[in-house]
Amino acid sequence: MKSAITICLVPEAARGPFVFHEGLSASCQNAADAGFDAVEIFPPSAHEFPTKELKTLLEQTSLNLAAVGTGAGWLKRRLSLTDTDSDKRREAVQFISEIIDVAAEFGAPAIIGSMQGQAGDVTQRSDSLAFLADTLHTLGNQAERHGQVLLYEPLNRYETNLLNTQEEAAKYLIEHSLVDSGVRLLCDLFHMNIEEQNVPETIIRLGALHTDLISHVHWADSNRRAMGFGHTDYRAVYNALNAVGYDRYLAAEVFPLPSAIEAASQTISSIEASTSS
Ligand code: LER
Ligand code: MN
Repeated sequence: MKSAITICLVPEAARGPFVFHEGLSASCQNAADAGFDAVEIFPPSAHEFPTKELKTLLEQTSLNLAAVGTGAGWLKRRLSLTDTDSDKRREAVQFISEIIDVAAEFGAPAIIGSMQGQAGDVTQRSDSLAFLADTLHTLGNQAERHGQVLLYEPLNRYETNLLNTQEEAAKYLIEHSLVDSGVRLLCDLFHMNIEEQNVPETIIRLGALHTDLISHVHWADSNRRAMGFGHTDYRAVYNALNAVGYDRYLAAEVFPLPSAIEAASQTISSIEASTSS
């Protein structure tokens, strides 16, 4: 498995669960110095994505781009794939589709997290899930045309009322033929800590449902601090990922506590401790 760490380029998300917030250049340097393989970027939009600068920095630091977040569409413009207004849904699809294109230039996938939105009330949930399936099809097919996957991230109950557990989401993706359209799961261990009965067992069951379903992991502890700073049995989680053949990124999407540098080095230590156990 490979290591990645988050860089936030959105001032409105300064207090969000991202490790580096001090500009692209310093953040890439810090990531490389800490020993990461890659960075995951949270940009304001595709138009403000620093493609040229990032290409140079990645070359200089030998880092890769692991994934690109789309959550700024929700944070800054309240766009969501399940808005009941079809014009707003189209805008949301457009926003994400542009991010899929810029991420693909780096061989990286886009993430659908908060852009999935939520149903206004329980009576709207089935409509919302139908809107979600429809828009994920469009966006997944687009990612596939670039030879990429599209990462769908189940979120905990305080962030969405759509799909909170990984198995619920996996079954939904399979039933709606979304896996055939390039949509895959992002397992965020912070959300899973809230929603799953047993995280390693869930990972094993996901592996049995479909090979290659898990395509990205947010490597976060129970309190959304760097892995090892909470109470997750992270070696058991790592072993489960290993057992299902997961070989992609463990990306630290965590708070920069007690400092960004300490969160970065703790993340690397937790991955090394998992590998050697
Ligand atoms: C996004 O990756 C995520 O985990 C959400 O909680 C939005 O912050
Ligand atoms: Mn996440």
